[in-house]
Amino acid sequence: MFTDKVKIKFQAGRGGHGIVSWRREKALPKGGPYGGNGGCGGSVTLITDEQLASLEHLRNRRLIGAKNGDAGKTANKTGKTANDIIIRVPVGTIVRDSLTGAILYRLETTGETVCLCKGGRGGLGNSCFKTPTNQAPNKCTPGKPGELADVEIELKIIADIGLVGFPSAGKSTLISQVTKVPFKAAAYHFTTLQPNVAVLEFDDYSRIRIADIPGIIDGAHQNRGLGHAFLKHIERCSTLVYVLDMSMLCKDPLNDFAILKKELQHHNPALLEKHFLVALNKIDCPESQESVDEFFKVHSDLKAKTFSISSSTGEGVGALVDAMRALAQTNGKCFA
Ligand SMILES: Nc1nc2c(ncn2[C@@H]2O[C@H](COP(=O)(O)OP(=O)(O)OP(=O)(O)O)[C@@H](O)[C@H]2O)c(=O)[nH]1
Ligand SMILES: [Mg+2]
Repeated sequence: MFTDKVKIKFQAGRGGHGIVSWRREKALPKGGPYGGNGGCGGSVTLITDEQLASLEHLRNRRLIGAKNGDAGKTANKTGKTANDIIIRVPVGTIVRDSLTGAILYRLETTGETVCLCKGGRGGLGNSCFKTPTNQAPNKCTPGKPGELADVEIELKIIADIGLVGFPSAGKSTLISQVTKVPFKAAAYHFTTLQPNVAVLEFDDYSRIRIADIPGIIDGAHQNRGLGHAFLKHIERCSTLVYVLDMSMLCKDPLNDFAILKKELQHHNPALLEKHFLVALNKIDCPESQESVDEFFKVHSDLKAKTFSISSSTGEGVGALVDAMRALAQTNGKCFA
């Protein structure tokens, strides 16, 4: 299951209480106030991690709480401060207030941190209240409560490039060929049931993220096939690559392209305004040349954006990757 939204309560730890204590030693029977302050409670911090691609690790978590600070100790010792809790989230995450729905944070670069709720400060021990006129204060203060955050964490951007296509168009084979990460690809529809995200790193160490999105079929916007959920993931990619199967003699790749665009438009017209490329896949199959010629005849305006490739043999994939890189790194680059 691909988890892209979670609702969690975060509770920072309470500060430890200050204490009242007196210094009592053999030579100092009235040594004065000796009570230390309480330690601070642990805070809860979010940090973005580009290795993560979903919120799966936070699924089924309802409450995450940091520990309380320890109470102060005698001999003016401050209680131990509790450790902070650091929660890793993917880049492209937004944090909303659960009640109002208002966006609190947008985390868009790797290594970004936000403190969701701050731990309470420790209370003061009686040594803090010693004054020239009151040398023996019998007073201490309790630790402050930690902040509480009731939030919804949602993954808004999953990749720079999203592969969009009918089932069995060869999307998983393409992402595996490009990133050398072996995703499951098979000769039956809906092999991929959740988005796979892989990172493609270049010689200059720049990276782009590519998402293999489960197949879309005619009527997906009405929830047919794997439906809405996966159209939603397309919104979360900055650039799209339509992958069309050129080998299917019984089907019509031109029509497939039209259906894909129609489904995207029905779901959200803004999707068609995203930058895109077209990959005419499976050109290693002998019957595909005819479909490729036909495609170029009809879509001569898309020539510069269209690449004939074979995901299986790797033919033409280099040029497609160069175009993906150029597009992703100049338009809406999300992942540093
Ligand atoms: N001949 C040939 N076969 C290919 C090519 N690319 C993919 N295939 C085959 O097409 C079938 C489907 O490939 P997948 O990569 O699983 O397709 P998909 O688009 O990920 O499909 P879903 O996950 O079901 O949406 C597999 O049997 C692949 O081996 C190609 O370039 N040439
Ligand atoms: Mg697949």
